[in-house]
Amino acid sequence: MDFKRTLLAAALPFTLALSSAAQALEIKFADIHPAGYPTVVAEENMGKALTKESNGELTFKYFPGGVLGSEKEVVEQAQVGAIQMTRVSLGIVGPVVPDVNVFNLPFVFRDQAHMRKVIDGAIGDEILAKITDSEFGLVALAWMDGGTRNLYTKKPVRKIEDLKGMKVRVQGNPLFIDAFNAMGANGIAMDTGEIFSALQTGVIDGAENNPPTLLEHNHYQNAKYYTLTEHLILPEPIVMSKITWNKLTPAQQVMVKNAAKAAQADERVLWDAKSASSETKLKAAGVEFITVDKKPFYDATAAVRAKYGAPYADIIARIDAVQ
Ligand code: BDP
Repeated sequence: MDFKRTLLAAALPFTLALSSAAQALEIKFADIHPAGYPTVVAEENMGKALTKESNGELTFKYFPGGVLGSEKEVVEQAQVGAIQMTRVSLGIVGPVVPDVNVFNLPFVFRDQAHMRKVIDGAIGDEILAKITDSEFGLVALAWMDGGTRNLYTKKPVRKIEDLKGMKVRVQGNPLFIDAFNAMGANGIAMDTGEIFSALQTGVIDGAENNPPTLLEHNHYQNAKYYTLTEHLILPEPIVMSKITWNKLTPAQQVMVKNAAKAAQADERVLWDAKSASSETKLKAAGVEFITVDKKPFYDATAAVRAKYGAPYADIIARIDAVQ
C-alpha cells in the first residue's frame, strides 16, 4: 500500500507536467462486433481522422469481435483505463445509470426515424451527459445506431400467445427481463457471446436483435423465425474512459468529441446499407420474416413502461413530442 502510494506520488509531477502539453496516446478501441460491421467501420474511420487531425498524437488500435471480452467486461476495463474507448449498448448501461433506461423502454420510440431525431437533438445530448456525469467512469461522446430489435426464435411466433413460456435471451437489464416476462416469455439474461451455443443446445428458445447482429453473430443458423415486433430501438453510445479523457488536452478533447459526432453520421449511412443487405442474406438463408400485429406486444408491456418510466414522465412526453 505504502509502496503504491510512493509510486503514485512519484508519478504525479510527471502527470501534471504532461497534462498541460500535447499528449501522445494510443487508444485501444474494443467492440464485440466483428470487423466490417457498421459500428467497427465507423470507429476505424473516426480513428484515422483523429490520428490525422492530431498530427499523429492520437493513435488507435482496434479489437473487434469481442476479443477483449464481453461488453460488460470491456466496460469494466474502460472504467479502470485499461481500454480507452468502446461502443456499448444502452441495455447494459441501464442498471448502472438508471436515467438511460428511458431509451430502453419497450416501444418508447415510434420508429427508427423518431429515435434518430431524438438522439440528434437536445434529449440525445442530455442522456449522453447523464452517462458522463454519473459514477460510470466513462465519457459518452456520441451515438451509434443499433437499428430495430425484433424477436428471433426456433419455433415461429405469429401472435403473442405463441411466445408463452419461451426462454428468450435478453441483455443483462431487469427491465428487459420484465418486458419479456410481461409478453408471456421467460426473459433470460446472458452475454452476447453465449447466445449462439445457447440457441444451438436449446438452453434458450430465442433471442432478440437487429438483422445485422442476427446475421453476423450467426444466430440465424439456429433461429429461423424473425418476428417483426420492433419492441426496442436502441441507440449505442461511443464512450471513452474518464481516465483517458482527463489525460487529453482541451484541444484534443474537442477533437475527440467532434470526431465521435462525425462517426455518428458516418455509421448511420453504413447501418442502413448493412441492415438492407442483412435482410436479403437472412432471407436467402431461409429465415422467415414474420409481420405481426404489434399492438398486443405494446399492450402487454404497458406495466413495464409504467414501472420503469414513472420517474421520467417529463422526458417521455418530450420524446413523444419529437416529430
Ligand atoms: C447488439 C448491440 C450490442 C449488444 C448486442 C446484445 O450492438 O452492443 O451487445 O446487441 O444484444 O445489437 O448483446
